[in-house]
Amino acid sequence: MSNISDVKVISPSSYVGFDTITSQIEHRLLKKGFQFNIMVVGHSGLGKSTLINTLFSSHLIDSSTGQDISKHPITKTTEIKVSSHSLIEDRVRLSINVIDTPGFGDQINNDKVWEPIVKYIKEQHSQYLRRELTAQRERHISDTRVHALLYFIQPNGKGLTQLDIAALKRLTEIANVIPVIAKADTLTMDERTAFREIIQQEFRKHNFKIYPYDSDDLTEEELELNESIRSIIPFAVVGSETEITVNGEVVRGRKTRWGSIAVEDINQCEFVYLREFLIRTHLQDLIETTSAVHYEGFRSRQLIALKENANTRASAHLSQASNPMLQRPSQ
Ligand SMILES: Nc1nc2c(ncn2[C@@H]2O[C@H](COP(=O)(O)OP(=O)(O)OP(=O)(O)O)[C@@H](O)[C@H]2O)c(=O)[nH]1
Ligand SMILES: [Mg+2]
Repeated sequence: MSNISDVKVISPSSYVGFDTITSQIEHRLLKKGFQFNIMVVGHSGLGKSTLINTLFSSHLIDSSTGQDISKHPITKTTEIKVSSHSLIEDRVRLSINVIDTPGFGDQINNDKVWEPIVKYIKEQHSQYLRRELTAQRERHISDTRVHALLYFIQPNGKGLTQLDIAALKRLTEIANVIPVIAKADTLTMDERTAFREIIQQEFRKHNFKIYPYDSDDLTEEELELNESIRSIIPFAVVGSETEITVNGEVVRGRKTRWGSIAVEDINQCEFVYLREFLIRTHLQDLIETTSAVHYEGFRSRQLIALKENANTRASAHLSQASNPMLQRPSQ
């Protein structure tokens, strides 16, 4: 058998046209559009719902009501709520599902408050697997798997809470977790730097697998980009529903104790870095990693369990058949 590396590369003498495959793929992808599912998780009142609105600014139109969601006042989130939105930029259609979750710490018993969230993520994997395993499987399975999970950390200056540690332990095993320091405007720049270091140390101590992940197929450049992103994780972010005037310009921002903060000013917070990372550099990787790492892990565990179940049943059946004591008395 010849090795693939022995195959001679031939340049056709006349134009065949397979170089158009890239535009054929592009055409197909554009027609299909892209699906991105993002979830926000963390202690209550940290600005989860606000940040999601800030992230996609006023582009987010609630497809169920047709209204601009930024026009609605944000209220306390009391249940896992999915809202679907469609964004169009140039020729690209991006469908976004935003999965908003209730904050931790409101319940009388906060034991295992992350469980409904873990259950939600696993359910999406399980739904996808079921649709993949049907005999007449759909050509395009609609994807509800969580591609990015923004985890909000309280800006307490001290570190993670016990609840954070327990939740992050479970969540980092099943999704691409991107931690952020919430309400960064309540900390000075120095406090943010010191706090970030504490949190990074805690991540290392607990061995949490924080997104982005390095893999063998990344180029030197991509590895460097990941390294620089890791150095500013958790991103210190500020969200806002309101507009303020800075030097005569109307921008999204907040009034703070020491003046005002423009959300999109890179000298004042890292909101823009987070958006760049999520949308401009890692959108496709988040989607692929969810499928290739998290879903794949779930899928193989499920299929192995299924097989083991079938084997146990088969061997129980066999031993029953060969054991005369267990055989039915003949009539
Ligand atoms: N200082 C400050 N306040 C913020 C920020 N983001 C949101 N807030 C305010 O914090 C309050 C809670 O915001 P939400 O977005 O409802 O917080 P949440 O995390 O979704 O809250 P739950 O749904 O109850 O868990 C609101 O009054 C917001 O205006 C921020 O970056 N800085
Ligand atoms: Mg909320």
